[in-house]
Amino acid sequence: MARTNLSEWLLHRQVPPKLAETMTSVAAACAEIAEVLRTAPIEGISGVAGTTNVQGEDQKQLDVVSNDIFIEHLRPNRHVSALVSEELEEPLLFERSADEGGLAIACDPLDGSSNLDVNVTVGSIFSFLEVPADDPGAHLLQPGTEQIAAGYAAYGNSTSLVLVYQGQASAFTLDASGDFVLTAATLTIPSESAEYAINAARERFWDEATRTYVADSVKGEDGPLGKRYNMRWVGSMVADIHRILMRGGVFLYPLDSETVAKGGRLRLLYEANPMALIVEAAGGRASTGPGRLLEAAPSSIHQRIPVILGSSAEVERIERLYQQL
Ligand code: AHM
Ligand code: MG
Repeated sequence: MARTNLSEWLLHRQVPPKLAETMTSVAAACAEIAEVLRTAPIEGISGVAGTTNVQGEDQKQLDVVSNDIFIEHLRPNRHVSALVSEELEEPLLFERSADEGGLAIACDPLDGSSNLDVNVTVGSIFSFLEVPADDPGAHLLQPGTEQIAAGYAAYGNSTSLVLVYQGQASAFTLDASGDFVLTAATLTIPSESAEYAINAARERFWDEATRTYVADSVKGEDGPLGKRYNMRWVGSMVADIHRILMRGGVFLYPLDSETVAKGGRLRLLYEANPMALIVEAAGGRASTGPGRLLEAAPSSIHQRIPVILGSSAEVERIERLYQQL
């Protein structure tokens, strides 16, 4: 069968040149990160950097390296006006002339970095927004429904790139020559599933809806959900969502009594929103519990949000539990 690479796909999907070139820049950044990750322990860059990011979390050297790689690929791209990153306290605004700019990227350059030292899949997550070229900084706080595209790279056994554009999510695999080859033209999440992903060690902090859903699922065939569930938790959101896109399931990082003061655990602009856009495009559902995730209005670039996403029937079950609270 003839192979389709990323540039052919961008043409075939009629992605406008500005966005297509920017998706290409992001894909190139991901390919470079994949390359760096492959030999990081040999280079001695797998450990902590000795610095903390704006969220007060210890940065790994590879968090910093990956952030630099995103900047190196996006700064020279004249269409990009702004970059929001998990690793940067403030948005990076690029000087552009009057006929340039117009796009902003929000990214988590290396998600799941606590899994780096154990050689488990990590990823990059990114969202594409349209911003006015003359004042990009004032227009970064857009709800997820406004994203013009989004995606992630999963650095696992192979490097996967998932892109969503105009309601269709596609997956690519990085080949030996550095090209992304289309390996799934349309991703679809089965509406029913019997697999959930949650950090169960946080049970004592959970709200009633989460507690009930997990307790019911553990009861198996004889419980109210009438089927036997499995639990899978990689601890890298990218890997957990990639599994759900491939075979269904539900991912939960709900608001709990410990994260409530911060608004949740995961970040809205560059973790939750891109994943929610992909999941909805694949026929799944993305929720905060009480409402649709993509409609949440951000109030700051590093805002956090509760996240429940995956197979639509499962997410709906959880939403019904929230309605009963
Ligand atoms: P990070 O962006 O600092 O890597 O944090 C995000 C990660 C997600 O990948 C994962 O789903 C979650 O945090 C795991 O959190 P924890 O295991 O601490 O509950
Ligand atoms: Mg992250």
